[in-house]
Amino acid sequence: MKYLSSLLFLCLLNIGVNQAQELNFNFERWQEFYLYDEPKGYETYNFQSYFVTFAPNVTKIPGPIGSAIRLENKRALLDSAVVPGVLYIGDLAQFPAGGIPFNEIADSLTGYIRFDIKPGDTAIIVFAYKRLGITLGFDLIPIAGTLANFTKFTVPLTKPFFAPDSIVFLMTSGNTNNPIEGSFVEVDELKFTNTTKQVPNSSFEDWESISFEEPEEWATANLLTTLLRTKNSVVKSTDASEGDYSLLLQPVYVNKLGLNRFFGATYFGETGSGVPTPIPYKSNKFNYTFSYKYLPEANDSALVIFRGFRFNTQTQTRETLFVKLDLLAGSPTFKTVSGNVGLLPAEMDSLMIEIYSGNYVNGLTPKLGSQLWIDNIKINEVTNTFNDNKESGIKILTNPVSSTLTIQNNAIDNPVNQIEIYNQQFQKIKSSQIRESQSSTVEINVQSLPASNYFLMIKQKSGITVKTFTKI
Ligand SMILES: [Ca+2]
Repeated sequence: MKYLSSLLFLCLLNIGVNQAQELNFNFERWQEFYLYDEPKGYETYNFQSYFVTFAPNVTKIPGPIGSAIRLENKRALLDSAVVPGVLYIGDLAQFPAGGIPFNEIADSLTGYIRFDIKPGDTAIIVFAYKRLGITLGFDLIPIAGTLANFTKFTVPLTKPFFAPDSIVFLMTSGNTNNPIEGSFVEVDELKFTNTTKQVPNSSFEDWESISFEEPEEWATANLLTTLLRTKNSVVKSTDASEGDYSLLLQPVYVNKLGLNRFFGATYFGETGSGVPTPIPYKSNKFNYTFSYKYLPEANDSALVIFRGFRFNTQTQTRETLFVKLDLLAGSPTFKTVSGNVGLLPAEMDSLMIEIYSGNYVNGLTPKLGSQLWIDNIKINEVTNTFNDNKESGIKILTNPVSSTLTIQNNAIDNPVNQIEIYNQQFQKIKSSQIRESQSSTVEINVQSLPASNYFLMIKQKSGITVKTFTKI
């Protein structure tokens, strides 16, 4: 998930106290993320390829007739793993389990093929007939070497003794355990001869786009659940207490490909990445309201948690100043909750917001089926703010940034003395002393930082300003 955050982000640009009410706290703004196209009727390794290369390795290409399919072994961007292109019908984890109904016996398999399989690698096409779960016939067609142009092929298939009731199919662009980067195979019009039926979408004309939607400025698990082709836990609802939309949390349980997890939470954070992010927020007290509607399953209860933090410059650690937890009982109509935390012993500088569709506390298990609508979160006008963004005159000119972070200081009488960069865990990454002569435009090289969101602590002659930036 770490890799994904650098690709699919909507950075939190200069979110300051004075802009708090402009945040997407009413869930009116949603963003659609398109991932890739998938061939209908099949499953692929695109999700795995996407995790490590940001791109699918099973793709639609122009074929000899309409569109064709390409499977390619791709190397991960940040490690040495190579992901084979895999296309299948059935249950890959327990191959040849699963499959689709099919009761005819073909003489042979025909189609068009083009490939370049690297030395030491072998692509395969596998068909297996089954009856009552037992494999009746199994054909494994190995592919090696190079065929530069689409060429028609015919391969005789093994004829089972009994009529099958189902069929499974697998095709790869290389060895499944040690694929070699760059091997690819392209096929079109995969047809059985002498049967009345074909495998659905065997011409590879039907593709569906895989995409998901997320509320801007909120971190959800929708990317993961979409990649795994399951229901999303966070969806846009037109059942709103304010405006056109609210946030609907409906928990999902994913038990697929080794993942065994419950997803039923959302956090203020980095859109598209699932990474929670604190909101820079300065105050020594805290008031809030929000609206909710909740249809719990059994005795479930939802949760909204606000956490206030402070970065202690003396000890260089992040301290939790408060945890405010609202346990929400069922309510068939929208209801407003308000609460406050006041007066804190020290000023908070950041806030986290977490919303849970079910009860996670005290070892309780949240229930599938609970539905929670949240809308119109409001946070108090801040009192006792020191040196907010407007007054400090600080502006970040390059955000998101890949190499040089440029910070402009418009307050001539309040020069910048020092700039410190902290990561999401509030660990100090970098510290730069700034000479007064250079303090109107400060440039910091951030090229070596890993892609992520960071905090900038800008120390001026009078006061400290906290800003965020995104390194890409
Ligand atoms: Ca709304």
